[in-house]
Amino acid sequence: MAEKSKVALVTGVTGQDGAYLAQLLLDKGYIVHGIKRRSSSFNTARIDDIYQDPHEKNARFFLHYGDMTDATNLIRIMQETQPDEIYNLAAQSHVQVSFETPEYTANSDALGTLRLLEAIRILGLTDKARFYQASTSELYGLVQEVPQRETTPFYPRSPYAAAKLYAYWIVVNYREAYGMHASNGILFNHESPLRGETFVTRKITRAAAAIKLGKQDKLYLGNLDAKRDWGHAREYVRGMWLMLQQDKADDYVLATGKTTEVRTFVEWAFADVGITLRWQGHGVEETGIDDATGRVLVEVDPRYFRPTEVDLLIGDPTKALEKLGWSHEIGVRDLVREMVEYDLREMESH
Ligand code: NDP
Ligand code: GDR
Repeated sequence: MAEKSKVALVTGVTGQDGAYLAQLLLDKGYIVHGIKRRSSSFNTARIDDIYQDPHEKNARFFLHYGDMTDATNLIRIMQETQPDEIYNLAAQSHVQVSFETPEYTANSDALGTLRLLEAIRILGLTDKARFYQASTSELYGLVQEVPQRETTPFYPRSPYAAAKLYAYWIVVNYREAYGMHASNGILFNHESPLRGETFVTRKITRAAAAIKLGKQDKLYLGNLDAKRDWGHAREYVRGMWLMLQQDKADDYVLATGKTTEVRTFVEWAFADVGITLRWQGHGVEETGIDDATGRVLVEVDPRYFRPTEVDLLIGDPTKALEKLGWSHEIGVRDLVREMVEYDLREMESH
């Protein structure tokens, strides 16, 4: 007899990670329920290629309207779908925007996580459902130790990180208090061609492509000195799934173990469109100049500085390797190349 398909519920399914995770779960034979927000314009571009007409007899991918700020709706969707695995990826995920919308960020990212955990309890799914929380390297914030690992103390530096700190600990608490299979993935930055356009990597690769094609004059950036541990989103969603396949729930860092300056990322992206950049000046006066023509292509705009910054992130993924057998394969240099190639193709076709 054929085994019954597992059922997964994914919040944030329309985001970068949601799209890769939904694809992975469908490939593994899951029935996937995703929660999407009501929006006045289409917000499903990242999952359009895996969309299935719910009228089809063999459909395995279903979308439900919902919001992390609405407990009644989360309880109803969970009741209807009876998931074996819940992946909580939904969040106001932009660090800088969290300084502008701190209360909303806390509501969706911190309390939203609590609402899901409570829904599990209310519906009597505590023993059945496994829970993944999208925790983040932003929890480490002000550098306490490098590389950062599961035992490194947290020091959040933004309303986003403070909200995610609450979410992290409420997950740990529900695991200890009620025996829930609930795990935190402490994921370092991961990018892809599906990355949101206002995060620094995608902003850079899109600008390099647009400048090359004569569709943009300049790229304005904030802090060029920040260092991030950048991996590929496709590989990181596999780590999320692996965490929920373990007998015991636990918390894991996923990272590459290498760190790169924003400035270097910019140089590589421009190199990939055939432009050699040289830097001139310091601080807000720093500019990136096309070595061949002398044109200024990159400028610093203090508007993009954050009130408190996270200077250096570099993760130690040893535990994930030893316990999950997870490691990354795609390095940051190849990631830049893939994103630039994608953005060149995209822009050429529009
Ligand atoms: P995205 O910003 O691309 O996606 C966020 C998703 O959450 C989108 O589907 C968005 O919907 C949805 N969402 C936002 N607010 C709400 C809400 N109130 N109710 C319901 N849905 C909501 O993020 P990523 O895919 O990059 O990240 C996934 C998760 O992982 C996030 O929680 C993020 O904070 C966390 N994270 C990300 C890392 C990264 O480097 N990418 C690293 C560590 C953690 P819509 O499409 O309508 O905007
Ligand atoms: P981050 O990602 O804050 O690390 O959060 P982001 O790409 O926004 O910033 C990375 C670094 O680049 C600097 N920076 C700029 N950032 C943006 N967005 N725009 C700019 O113009 C710019 N110029 C310089 C930033 O100051 C920062 O130091 C991401 C999100 O996905 C979170 O949800 C996730 O939790 C963390 O990664 C891990």
